[in-house]
Amino acid sequence: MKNNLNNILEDSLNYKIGETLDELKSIKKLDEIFSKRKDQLYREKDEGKKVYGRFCVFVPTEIICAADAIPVGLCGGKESTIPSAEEDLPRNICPLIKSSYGFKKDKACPYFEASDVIVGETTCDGKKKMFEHMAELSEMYVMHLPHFKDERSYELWLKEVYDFKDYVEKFTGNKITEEKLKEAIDEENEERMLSHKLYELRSQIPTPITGKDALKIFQRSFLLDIKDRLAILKEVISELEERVKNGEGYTGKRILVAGCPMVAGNTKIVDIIEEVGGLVVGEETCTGTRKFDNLVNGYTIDDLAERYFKINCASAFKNDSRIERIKELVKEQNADGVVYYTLQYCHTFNVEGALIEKELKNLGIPIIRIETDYSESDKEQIKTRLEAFVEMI
Ligand code: BJ8
Repeated sequence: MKNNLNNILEDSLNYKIGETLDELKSIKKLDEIFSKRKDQLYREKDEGKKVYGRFCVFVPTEIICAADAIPVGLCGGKESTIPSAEEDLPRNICPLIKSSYGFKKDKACPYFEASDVIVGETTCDGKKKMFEHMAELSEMYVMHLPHFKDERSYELWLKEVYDFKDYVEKFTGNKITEEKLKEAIDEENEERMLSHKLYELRSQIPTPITGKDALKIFQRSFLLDIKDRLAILKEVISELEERVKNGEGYTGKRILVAGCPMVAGNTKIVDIIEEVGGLVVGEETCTGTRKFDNLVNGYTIDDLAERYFKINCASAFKNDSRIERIKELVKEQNADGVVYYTLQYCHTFNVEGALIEKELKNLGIPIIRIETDYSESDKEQIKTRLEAFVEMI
């Protein structure tokens, strides 16, 4: 499937993936800010701020910020720490879980080491049980995330969010005032709106940013301070608007990636897609739309709980809203096809992937399912499959 507009523009505009378009200044600035983040974080810690490491986008970071503490993302995206993790954990669980645990065990990540407490959640079995091991290495707090999307589950989740607030207040010694909570919600909502704007720009043909650069922005946003995140996003958007105005951008077969998170250190699938002539124009992942979809509509803990409860994670039973969102995103981002990305042994996303594949195929939307880990060993094989897919759509 290829939309006509894409066809026409691809012929008339210059830049394809791999051809030259100057590096975005805002991405250079992002690199600069990121290189200073570790020192900034440790300075803030020295000043007495508590650092909350978190794994999942279900953890309401507004509560952490409203207590004058600092949230940082901790998921591991590198292969290097897996062998050490496999001394304690089974081999056949997802690489994200093993890599993360290995980072903590080996003291190999400054963000893990800076964390005064690690916040986990009961999403998938592998992660949930890994947290029992991690509790031997760090202070841990685990949120109970219900797996149904009904009223009863929402009540449980609401209580979890209130309990988390109490815990954060006690651990930091700081009271979460209405004013502080409002400030934190406004900032996170602003970031969500800017991320939507970024997606709107990515939906343009030609697309003013590569998937690689977009992924970098999202991966780093889990580690940077909110004020820096907002400033960078605004700069990125203004540069991209300029490109759109001038008709500059990238062309190629437009791909929506859907599935597991691609956390810092892991760019494998986007790299391969763009190597074989695809252009990633959106990610239905936690390093994409699951991070920023839905605003918090109000300033109470209930409003927060409501927004987070809507996140479309495959850990939920009967997750129809996720399938609907993928279909919407194909249209919104003008995608030619979907690469459904599963990390090895991630049963929730893998099993749900079969349902999604059926649904999209019925609608005539091309989809390919790729299951992989963080290693290089299957790279050539994936490349061959993606090359054929990109050529076919
Ligand atoms: S909201 S996707 S960040 S749980 S660890 S489920 S890859 S087997 S990370 Fe996640 Fe929150 Fe859901 Fe997003 Fe699979 Fe691995 Fe489990 Fe994973």
